Amino acid sequence: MTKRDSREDIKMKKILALVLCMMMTVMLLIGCAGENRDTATEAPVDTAQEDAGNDDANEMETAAGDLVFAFVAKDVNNPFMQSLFEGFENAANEMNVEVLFRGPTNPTPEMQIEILNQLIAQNVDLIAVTANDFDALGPTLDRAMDQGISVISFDSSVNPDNRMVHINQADPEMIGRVQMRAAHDIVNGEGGIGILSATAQASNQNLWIEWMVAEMEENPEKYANTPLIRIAYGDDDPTTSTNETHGLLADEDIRVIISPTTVGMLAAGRVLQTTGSDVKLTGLGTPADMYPFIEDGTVPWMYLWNPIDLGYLTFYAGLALVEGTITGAVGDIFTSGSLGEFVVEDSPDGGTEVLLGDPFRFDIDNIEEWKDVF
Ligand code: RAM
Repeated sequence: MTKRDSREDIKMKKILALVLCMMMTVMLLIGCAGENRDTATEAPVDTAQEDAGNDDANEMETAAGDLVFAFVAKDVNNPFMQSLFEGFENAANEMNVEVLFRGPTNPTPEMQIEILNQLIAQNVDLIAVTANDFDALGPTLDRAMDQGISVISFDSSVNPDNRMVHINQADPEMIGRVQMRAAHDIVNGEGGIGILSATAQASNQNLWIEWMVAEMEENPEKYANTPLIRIAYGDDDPTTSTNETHGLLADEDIRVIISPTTVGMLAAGRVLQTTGSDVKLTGLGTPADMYPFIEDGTVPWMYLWNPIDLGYLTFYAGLALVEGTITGAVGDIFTSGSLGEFVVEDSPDGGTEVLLGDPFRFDIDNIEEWKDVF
């Protein structure tokens, strides 16, 4: 082999190497693209943040593992809210969905709006909110829906215009009427009634109180000697509820207190017990909080539903909306895990809702079996 030959050889080898290299690069690129397509089929998007804003990805079947659902409480310190979230999270674990527990430390709409804005910036897939005000969250929730985020209310509703569906614990009319009937029967039809509510803007409590008043007004003879003396607002805050209970007790005509809030009921029970008052109490309380008061007769009976089930149902309704199985229209049907099938119905507020079931009565005969559950 001559020097010239070898130089030409080298030149040829270099050209060959270059061609080979180019071919390998092309093959590698084709291979990578194929790999990307496969990955994309298995998991359409990398993060939930990208998911909600990406129309192509939304058209594909959603992989539950990519979803992020936000639960917005009235107030994170309220144990009832924590039980609701427990059910929400249980369901999320079944479906491999990431959940966020958010909420203010005081039940105000202003703080909820701030939290909602953060969740919109985060581009979560679902916002499920129990509202501190029926209307105040509206514009923010509308913005969330415009961005493609599914929005539902549960427990305490928002205006039907600002939600896709509401998840209701039980028929508000029944919740209101049973408490008023209980108060009447507890004092044997003789004695004034005081109500200790949550915040003055809470849509669930306000609706229940409307039905309590309707029950009274529609049956004037029955309630002739059990007038409604005063409605106080304890703001779902233990201290304010305690002070407001003292305020109600200052009126000697009040012989029974209805507290349609778990926070208010516990505070009122404590005040009645510590002051040795013979005023009775009923309302909506958790068995875990209220069993000592049921046992000592301060609360002859009370009502509630299973908050863990309500949170669980809220999750599955949200998932059905996010996956497009339902739109929140009347007649939509979805399965809520172990709770079975639910149907979306007309709501008395003009929107649509899903009902968990009937309120449940707790008394001395069954409190023992429920006090460790919620
Ligand atoms: C309180 C809250 C909640 C209500 C229950 C009964 O914890 O106000 O919204 O549903 O009571």
